[in-house]
Amino acid sequence: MDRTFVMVKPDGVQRGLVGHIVSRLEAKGLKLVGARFETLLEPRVNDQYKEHLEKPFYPSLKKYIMGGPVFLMVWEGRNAVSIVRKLIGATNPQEAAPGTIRGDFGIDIGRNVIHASDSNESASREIAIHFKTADISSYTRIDAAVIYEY
Ligand code: D4T
Repeated sequence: MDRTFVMVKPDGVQRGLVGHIVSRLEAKGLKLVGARFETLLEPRVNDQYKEHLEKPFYPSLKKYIMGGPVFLMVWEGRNAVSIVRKLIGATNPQEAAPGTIRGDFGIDIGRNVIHASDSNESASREIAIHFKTADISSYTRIDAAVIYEY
């Protein structure tokens, strides 16, 4: 099983999309193993987006991410990273396919509702930025036997 880091961004929280997003991932069959509601401060935002620190859009990205509470989550499942990236859709909501979270709920790239790790390496790094090991739960979903083929 793989783990991925998912964050409902401040626009998603303000627009009341947290419950809907959690429901979509639950309904897919993924397992929620960690969650926290929090307003992020600069050091962790810089850590999260370290590959973008020098990009021209970074100052506005940082201001937006720090501008209100976010909902931080860890989800687990077979191929969880690629499954969640498909469910959230392309970075630019105008290019994201209908049916994806960004395709259904966003318009501007700088207000794209949700983040999810783009590789297993990023997932491990991002989970470690935001969660202590003790804050991640280990349990079996009772429907796992009918979600997975083996
Ligand atoms: P995140 O990291 O938020 O899930 O987005 P992606 O993984 O899909 O895309 P990304 O790392 O390329 O971009 C990070 C973040 O920056 C915002 N952004 C990006 C922006 O405001 N303007 C831009 O031109 C780009 C490329 C949106 C997502």
